[in-house]
Amino acid sequence: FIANKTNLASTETNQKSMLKFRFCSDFLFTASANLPHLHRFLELDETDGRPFCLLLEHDECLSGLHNCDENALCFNMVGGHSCSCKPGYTGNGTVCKAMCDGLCQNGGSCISPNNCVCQQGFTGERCETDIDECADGFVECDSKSTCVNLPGWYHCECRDGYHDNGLFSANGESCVDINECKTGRNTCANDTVCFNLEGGYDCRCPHGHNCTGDCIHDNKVKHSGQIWVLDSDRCSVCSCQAGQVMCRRMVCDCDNPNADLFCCPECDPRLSSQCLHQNGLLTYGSGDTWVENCQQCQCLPGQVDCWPLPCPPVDCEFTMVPEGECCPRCVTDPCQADTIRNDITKTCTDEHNISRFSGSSWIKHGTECTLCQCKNGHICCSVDPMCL
Ligand SMILES: [Ca+2]
Ligand SMILES: [Ca+2]
Repeated sequence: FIANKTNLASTETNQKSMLKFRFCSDFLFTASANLPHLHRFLELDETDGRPFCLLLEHDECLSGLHNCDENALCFNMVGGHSCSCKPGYTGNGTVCKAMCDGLCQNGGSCISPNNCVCQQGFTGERCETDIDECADGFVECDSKSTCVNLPGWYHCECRDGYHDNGLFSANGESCVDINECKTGRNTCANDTVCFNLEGGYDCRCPHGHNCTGDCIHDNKVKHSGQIWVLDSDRCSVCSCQAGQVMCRRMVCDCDNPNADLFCCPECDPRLSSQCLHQNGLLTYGSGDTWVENCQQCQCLPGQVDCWPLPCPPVDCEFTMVPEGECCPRCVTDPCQADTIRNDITKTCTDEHNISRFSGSSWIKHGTECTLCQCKNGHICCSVDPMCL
């Protein structure tokens, strides 16, 4: 059969590979009968009028009728086709995913070879770097607050002596002075009188008295000048100065051989203090921190400790956590919100004129699969795809 194909011509059109045979015998039709992907035609040649057989082979790669991923190469083969991922992509050809060396960190996604798109708050080729929003000029916090850079975000935290009035403004404007004398948050010993100040307080000695300058801390007397470690946090040290207690985080001096490795894991020289990232590819040194699945993780000697990422406070009725982010944001459309601050005074009236409390849900009248919910006076309905 093959040896007799003297007049064979093989051409390609836009859609098909063609095999053209001069000898249009029953033999050829029989021989090709077990190749169902070939379409057989009997045609007359335009130039000499002689009959020929036309065998058409479907080229799925040209016609677009293939199942290769958009990032795969398609190879036409007799009887079908094959797909293989382009360089820089990995997969079975039907599904190809971009590869990023070292992976995209901190929740970033690999969108094309060695190209990470980072989550908000991170930057760098592999999203390995937290953006320091507190660095010059990026954000400005009110004078009563101080900018705290955190992995993936930042916030304006009220300074010592101030607390938030409940409005939680982003720039710290809502920080107000604490009246330590009224709230009992002062440490003035009994021989002094508490005097409230903006951002602090004073323990004043009444005229004619001889005051010790001692402090009352955790219901215990601490003498003026005394230094101690907090019972509740061995990594904080406090001192009493003229009636006032000051506490701060222990300063880690890794040159000091007696450094407390619990409070200063970065001072631990042991190799065993290295941690392996969840993906098994990255190692971290003791004290290193990173963000994974909306959790902040730290490498402590011998183990990884993770805790939920602290989120900036949001003060609004309707919030949602956007896809790919970890913290809720305010939204104006109640139906978009995944969390609402329910206000029981804002009821909804359903299609039967029945009052519904905020937060309640019901199946819409006349439907089986439409679920409605009252969100602070707004009715949000959607079809439950699981129900259909
Ligand atoms: Ca940050
Ligand atoms: Ca004060």
